[in-house]
Amino acid sequence: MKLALLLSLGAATMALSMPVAAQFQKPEDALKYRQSALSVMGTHFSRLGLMANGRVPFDARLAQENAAIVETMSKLPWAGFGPETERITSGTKARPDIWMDNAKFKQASENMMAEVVKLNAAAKTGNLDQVRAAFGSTAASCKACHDAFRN
Ligand code: ASC
Repeated sequence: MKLALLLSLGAATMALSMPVAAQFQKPEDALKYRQSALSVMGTHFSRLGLMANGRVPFDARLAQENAAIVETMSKLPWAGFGPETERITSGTKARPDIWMDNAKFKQASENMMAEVVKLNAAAKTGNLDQVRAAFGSTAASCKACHDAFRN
């Protein structure tokens, strides 16, 4: 009984200390995860964009809600780009450069996350001009990564 408890505690500790990437059961699950995270992030970023670009009236509370979701989502996709996913060639626009120049890809992801932190701060001010400026810089960081790493 004691041994069984020790073994299960050991297994639980190992599972908790495993990197997130190792928690996907198969590479296709990681692909689905990163595409889902990017899709949700894009949905909420686009809603902010409609306000930033004056296509829908600016609503400070809605802008804050969307920016907060964007910030949370911005942290998630990267775990789904593990090396085990490099071999997936269908159903993805990911370029091999992601894994061949992974430092550059990581830098691009960090640039985007840093812009998103600023976007969230701008949304909290409730000032449309600040949201507009931060939205533009964030969109540029999305585009930079897409240009370099997405087909
Ligand atoms: C979006 C969205 C992106 C970025 C990108 C910015 O709204 O879904 O991927 O903005 O188009 O250039």
